[in-house]
Amino acid sequence: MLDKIVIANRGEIALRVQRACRELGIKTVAVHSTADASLKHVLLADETVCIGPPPSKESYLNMPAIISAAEVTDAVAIHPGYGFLSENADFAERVERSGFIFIGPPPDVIRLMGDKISAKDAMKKAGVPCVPGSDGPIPEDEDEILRMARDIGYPVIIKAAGGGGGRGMRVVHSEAALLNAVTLTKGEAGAAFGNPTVYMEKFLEHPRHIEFQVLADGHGNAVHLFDRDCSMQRRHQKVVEEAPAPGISAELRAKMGERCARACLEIGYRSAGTFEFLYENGEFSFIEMNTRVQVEHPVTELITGVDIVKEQLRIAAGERLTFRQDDIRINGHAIEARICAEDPRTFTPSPGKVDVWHAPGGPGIRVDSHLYSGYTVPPYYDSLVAKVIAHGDTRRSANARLHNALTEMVVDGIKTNIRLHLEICQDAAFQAGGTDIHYLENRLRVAAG
Ligand code: MV4
Repeated sequence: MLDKIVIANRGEIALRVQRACRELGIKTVAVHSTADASLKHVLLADETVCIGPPPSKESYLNMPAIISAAEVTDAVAIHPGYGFLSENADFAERVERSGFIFIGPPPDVIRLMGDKISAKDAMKKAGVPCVPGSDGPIPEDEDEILRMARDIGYPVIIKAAGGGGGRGMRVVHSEAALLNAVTLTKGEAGAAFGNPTVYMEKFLEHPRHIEFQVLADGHGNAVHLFDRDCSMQRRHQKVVEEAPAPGISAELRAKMGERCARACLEIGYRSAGTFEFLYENGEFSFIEMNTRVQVEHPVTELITGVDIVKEQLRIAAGERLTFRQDDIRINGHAIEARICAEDPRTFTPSPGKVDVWHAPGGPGIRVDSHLYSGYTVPPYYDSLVAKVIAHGDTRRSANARLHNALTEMVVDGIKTNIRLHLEICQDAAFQAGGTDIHYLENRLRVAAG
């Protein structure tokens, strides 16, 4: 097993990775900014290295500082968590060239999936169903562009090859708006991602966001851990996630999962990964792959019993998966509420001192949080402060447990979105299951009058 690793992240995920390390007997090095010396995982780490001032650019995105921290502490590997450098192929490459293990997929696979055009191309070749579209960059010739959109059918969406996660895209409803939209999106993509390449897809108007979790060991073994529904979102920020996705038949689930696992072998995938789909009218269409551990991984852990972060560590150490697809079954249902330090009305971040933290508990409740009473949430980073994850035999019981947990949870001193989560638990459409990606924003618009 790995002897010692650097955790190149902060907050709840750094603590989550540290917990997995401790179970496996791996020593941890916490690298942190000057604003983060009192983070819970920093206080618990075997060693700590301050890597820079508060702005992420100068600390958690500072590649030489992170690699130097691995060098001076004699660590053997680096876990990037999510966000920050987790999907940066150049970072993964520099980590490996410096003689360390990057706890994630090979750099060239990160690069392949980072370009959304090459990702779709690879998935199409691997037999994963994709949203109909340009199958490559949008052509230069204006008549060709117009013909392409007419063939696909309006509305279409123009997306940046270097984008993803909702950045760099534009919906086009009519031919009159098409060429201008292509030009604008190209300009924005060039400025934002250093890559002006854009592609076209049929725009699906009322899809759900359903994703499949995979694990691959680099020895020719790949499994899927079923699916999650992440449709409850606002401005591309997921608010609630659940597993499995409501209303998907066992047959379709198995078929899609197997295709994702097989695709992993085709592209040479290793570590944990997620295939993102839009689901509409009974069909799945691939849009992107995430090559990192995700915020919402706990709902999958609760329904499968697999510790995804421990598997990442074992795989990075060169071990083989110890289970096969047939060993994995869905046990019940899990729902995660993302608790954020934010103003419940304006959704603006609300950092500050947490005077009282009281975590909920009881049967089927898991809390992933770096909070403690007296901790000050700094203003520089993501506002996620806790994830409350409820597991039950049924979706209904998981939701009841989540609601209970949220009523007993205390986060005094800062504003949070706990109230919103209580309302979602009690929402009739959410309780019915299967709401689309626009549901929450529409509901908030109505509630705001
Ligand atoms: C789409 C789409 C509809 N049709 N692509 C947004 C995030 C990025 N991962 C892809 N996104 C979308 N791509 C086609 N062809 C709608 C979205 C979308 C969305 C997707 C998932 C979750 C939330 C979303 C919110 C708005 C738009």
